[in-house]
Amino acid sequence: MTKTLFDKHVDFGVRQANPFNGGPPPRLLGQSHITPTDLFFVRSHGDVPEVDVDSYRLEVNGRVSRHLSLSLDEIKNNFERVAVNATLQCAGNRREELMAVQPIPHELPWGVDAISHAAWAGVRLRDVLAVAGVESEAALNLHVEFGGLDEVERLNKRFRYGGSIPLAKGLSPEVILAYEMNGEALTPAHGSPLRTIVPGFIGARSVKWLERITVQDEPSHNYFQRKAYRLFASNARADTVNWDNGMMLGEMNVTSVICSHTEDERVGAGMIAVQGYALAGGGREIARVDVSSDGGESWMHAELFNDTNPWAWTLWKANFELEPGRYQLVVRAMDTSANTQPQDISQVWNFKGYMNNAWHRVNVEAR
Ligand SMILES: Nc1nc2c(c(=O)[nH]1)N[C@H]1C(S)=C(S)[C@@H](COP(=O)(O)O)O[C@H]1N2
Ligand SMILES: [Mo]
Repeated sequence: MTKTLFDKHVDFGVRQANPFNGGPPPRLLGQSHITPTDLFFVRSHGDVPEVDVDSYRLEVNGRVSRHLSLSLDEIKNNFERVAVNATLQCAGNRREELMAVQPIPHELPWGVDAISHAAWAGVRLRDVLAVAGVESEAALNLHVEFGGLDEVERLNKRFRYGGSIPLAKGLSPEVILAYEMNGEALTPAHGSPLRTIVPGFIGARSVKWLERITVQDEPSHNYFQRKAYRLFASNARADTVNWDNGMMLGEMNVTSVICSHTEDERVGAGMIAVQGYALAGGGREIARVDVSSDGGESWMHAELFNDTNPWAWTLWKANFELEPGRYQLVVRAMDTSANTQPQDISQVWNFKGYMNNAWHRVNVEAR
């Protein structure tokens, strides 16, 4: 089959060529539980770094009792290989809808495509930290920072991408250093030779081209922890904001999206199958997905498809019998903590355009 840049599918939607960013067409996205690698979305803030696997080393330092410097072979041979199926979602998923409410300059206008699901394999972060002498008793209030090898330019400075998670999360068994994606070695675009996978958290914490792990007292001071990927109130603005007032994003919120139809699509009258994905953050699961064809006046329960894995999205489907006319399809989900999605997009607007989980609406016409 013909492939495009970075071995992506011919129908892959490139949102930015340099650095390379894009996602799959929604219709293909919602079709399979595991997203094929050539359709898996790519979010990179800088160019893909060239990494020489033979001289590659992962450094582990900071508040550890033993510093480590590990080659890829040492990582593969000295630690147990574990498999984790997990969905990654960028905090900027669905920013396009927020941009329609009020402009959000300098950010990527993601549709519903900044999300994908893969079968990852690698080693547990906690197994590596244990060899460095970090045990669970140490977790209280500590953080684990991940440093990447890629360089980014922001505010006239060049620096490497990084971010952190609470050490307590880092010691959970689902957090891995992955060298495999969908049964093959990680590709350059997805972080080869090694990346973190932090299931349940925003994609930004799953650091690609991982070079350094630092156990420390505070969250990372990297730009992508301290400025970007913070959630601000709807009235905050970039030029006046106090960056410290934003919430550093970690766990994802509950969301659901229609993938089978696009805005103003014409469908044949009769039975239509509405399909999409739903995702709960932080190890919660999707309890229910409601779908409406009348803008949220009445709802029906969608049929759910998932593998009872809390780190995986749930695919869903609902059938509607439509007479000729105009309809607004709407979806909203509820997670196992009974969190649900806000009705109105203006309630979730923020100037960086993160975490849009408002009810997802798609207008269609049946003929
Ligand atoms: N080193 C590095 N890691 C990174 C990024 C990056 O730009 N550089 N982008 C992050 C963001 S914002 C997301 S959403 C995910 C996307 O992972 P993917 O490109 O494999 O889909 O990678 C994260 N890890
Ligand atoms: Mo992201």
